[in-house]
Amino acid sequence: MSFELITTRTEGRVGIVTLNRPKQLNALNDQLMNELGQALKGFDDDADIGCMIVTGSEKAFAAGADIGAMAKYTFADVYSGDYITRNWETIRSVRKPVIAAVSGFALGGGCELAMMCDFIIAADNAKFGQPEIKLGIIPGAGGTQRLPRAVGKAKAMDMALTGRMMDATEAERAGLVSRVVPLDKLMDEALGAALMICEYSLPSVMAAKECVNRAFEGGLRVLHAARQWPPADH
Ligand code: DAK
Repeated sequence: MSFELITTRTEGRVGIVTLNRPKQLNALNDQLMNELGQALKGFDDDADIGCMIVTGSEKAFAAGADIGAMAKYTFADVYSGDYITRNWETIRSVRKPVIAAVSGFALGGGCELAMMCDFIIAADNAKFGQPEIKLGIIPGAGGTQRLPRAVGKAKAMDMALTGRMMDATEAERAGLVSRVVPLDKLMDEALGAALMICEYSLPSVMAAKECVNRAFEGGLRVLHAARQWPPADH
């Protein structure tokens, strides 16, 4: 498969996708997100792959959804075309683990993309933010859901309402990222974690991922109800 806005490679059983739209700081347009989804699905379906890494450049993991491409959309275009949900949700359908290795800016949709991955390893120059409010819009792909669950209401509100950025140290303290490492060690660290995951039983790894994500994304009441069968109201 050939791609224009991403590159792919493998290291052992790890599939690595690098966002590659450097002049636009990896701004996420339809083509890039389609390619990313295809690459991740390809690795997910490949029996020789056990874990994936998504990364960007030193300056930017991704500076957000492509502002220029969005500018002309009306509400009707966005709703009827299933804008963003259409291709971004592919990432959440991948069953093997996906690690985000983040350096530089992870803003708006870029921060949301990182949060769609299973965990984030950050370089010490990483900056996270949901600056959509400065454009007169709101975070549309998890910034008002996954971010508060990751960092709590206070910091999520602060970021969504002021548009301020969080540096790597604060992001680790707040629980948004699992590890912070020097920039030149970022890929070694992410690869080390991914290779370790590849050593374990794949069905167990997939089940662990699914359980943590269900707990993180679902309501606790639903989880509790799932243990009762038949449901109380039947
Ligand atoms: N889109 C398009 N181009 C971008 C971009 C973006 N998000 N971010 C940067 N670029 C481009 C710049 O326009 C510039 O292009 P040229 O002028 O050279 O042609 C180039 O990248 C380099 O940027 P700068 O010259 O600005 O570089 P600096 O180092 O000075 O500043 C910066 C870096 C990251 C602080 C700055 O570029 C910046 O503030 N960028 C915008 C960040 C931002 O606002 N991100 C949020 C975008 S809105 C939805 C779901 C999700 C979303 C919306 C709807 N629905 C389901 C409905 C998501 C929305 C967003 O993500």
